[in-house]
Amino acid sequence: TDRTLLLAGNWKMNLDHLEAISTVQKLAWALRDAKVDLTAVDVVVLPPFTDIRSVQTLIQGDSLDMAYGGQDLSAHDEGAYTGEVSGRFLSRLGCSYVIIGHSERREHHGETDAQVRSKVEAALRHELTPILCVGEPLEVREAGEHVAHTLDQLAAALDDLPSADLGGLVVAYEPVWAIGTGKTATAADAAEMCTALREKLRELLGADTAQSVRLLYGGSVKADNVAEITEHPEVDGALIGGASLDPDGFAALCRAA
Ligand code: G2H
Repeated sequence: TDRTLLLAGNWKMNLDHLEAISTVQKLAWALRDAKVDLTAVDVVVLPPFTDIRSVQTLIQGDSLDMAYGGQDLSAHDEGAYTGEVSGRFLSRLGCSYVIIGHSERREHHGETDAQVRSKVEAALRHELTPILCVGEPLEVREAGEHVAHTLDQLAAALDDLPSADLGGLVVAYEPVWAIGTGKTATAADAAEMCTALREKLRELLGADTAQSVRLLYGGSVKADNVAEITEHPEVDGALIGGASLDPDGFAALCRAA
């Protein structure tokens, strides 16, 4: 396909701003040493908010061929929302991407489909590319309803949005049962869901826009399983948690993809 492979490191709540500087610096060296072709793959880091200014200084200052973004944003643009971070602030720091609706936010912070949708709209207002996360919990998979559940999340987030704004969209399929459980989805599971997501995107956004959306798989992706997962033509990359924290390991993963 003509979609560029995307490998996005979700640091979650790991690495302070000093650790972030050394991690990005080491990652740049490791990517070079591993001869990763950064024109053929988009490498993105998604650090905690407090790290982003440091990451910006390093990436822009050294002209590193990496993009970065936030792990969440407010649905609001500014005002009396204590503790929240506006998409405008992320944009001003040079962020290109923002994760929206990660299962950990849905689970631990009660984020609803309606809030996820408002956040997608906020991201688009501030020219941030959403990395919209969808995926089913274990009991839904065991009931055989994983495809319907995941497509419903997708539709709730995107229904009636102008498809012209969504050409760069990224959707990450992250089965909740494959996160921190030791259970890994198979490449076939990822391919099945990404195929169904693409079909639903055609319905929601039209064929042309749907074709340009990048579909990622996330959940225990490592250097030794990334190639198999991204081999399928409908899987355009991965959202990587734990394995993105070690620069040499993440570079090896980027090399293997
Ligand atoms: C799933 C994933 C990245 P990990 O949450 O978002 O994390 O690779 O550690 O399973």
